[in-house]
Amino acid sequence: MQELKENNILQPAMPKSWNEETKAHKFCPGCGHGIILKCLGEVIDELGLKDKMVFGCDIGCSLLAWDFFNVDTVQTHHGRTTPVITGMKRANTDIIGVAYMGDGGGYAIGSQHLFNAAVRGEKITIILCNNCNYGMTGGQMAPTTLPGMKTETTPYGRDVEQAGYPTKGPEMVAVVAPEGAYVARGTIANPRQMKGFLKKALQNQIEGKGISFVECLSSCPTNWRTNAKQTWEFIEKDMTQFFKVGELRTPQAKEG
Ligand SMILES: Cc1ncc(C[n+]2csc(CCOP(=O)(O)OP(=O)(O)O)c2C)c(N)n1
Ligand code: SF4
Repeated sequence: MQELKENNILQPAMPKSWNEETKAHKFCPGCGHGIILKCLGEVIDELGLKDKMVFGCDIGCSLLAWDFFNVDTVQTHHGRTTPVITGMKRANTDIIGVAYMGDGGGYAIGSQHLFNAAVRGEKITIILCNNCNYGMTGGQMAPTTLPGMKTETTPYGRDVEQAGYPTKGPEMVAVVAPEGAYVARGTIANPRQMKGFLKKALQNQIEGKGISFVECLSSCPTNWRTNAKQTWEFIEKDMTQFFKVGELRTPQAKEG
């Protein structure tokens, strides 16, 4: 969607929940974090959540979103966004709590929190950016690094005999979460669909049904060392082949 600004230059419409003063944002050119957060901003507008939401961001490039929105925001220690938002939601059930993190934050240092929040069915929304590496620290192997993928710490490609297989987070959450869960995997290559998943995840929390978890396949061209064409090919072919995009749990599907 576009709008005409006073200087007659066409500008993309910005979500009202965005903090305009902090734009253009701080992510590298071609980074997927901005696409995920723009979709989230539009959903916040459409569901009227600006004054109810507490947005938590992790350590990692997700922390660059600490001043991204005009909503109450908390920036946590690495991997601790899920328990911080869980505590806030338990203390004040009127808020809509969103925990935003990278794959390192969610599947490595914070994996115990993700697993246990899912098992307990915490009524919060967790959004995880899967870019197959530790972005902020220079591109080391993450739990989501694909077999054979080269990173700073796997210069010859991830060897599954040595480093094991990548984590499939939504599949794990979908298995352990109790009734009322909403679980999906979207991709920045299909923002319309991804935005739909984010909206359903937040609606699930508004309706108080259970945990909602959305993993978003994302890009990190800086550490992947890819040009635009290679970046999209990696997301659309390699990542999507290994990490299947779609809904894994809806409250209706499990209970019905
Ligand atoms: C307790 C702790 N351990 C390690 C670090 C160093 N560290 C900072 S960011 C980061 C990795 C972030 O990767 P990820 O969570 O995948 O997010 P991304 O930057 O890719 O979005 C690490 C290991 C830290 N800040 N705190
Ligand atoms: S290092 Fe990667 S994840 Fe971090 S801002 Fe740059 S492109 Fe995005």
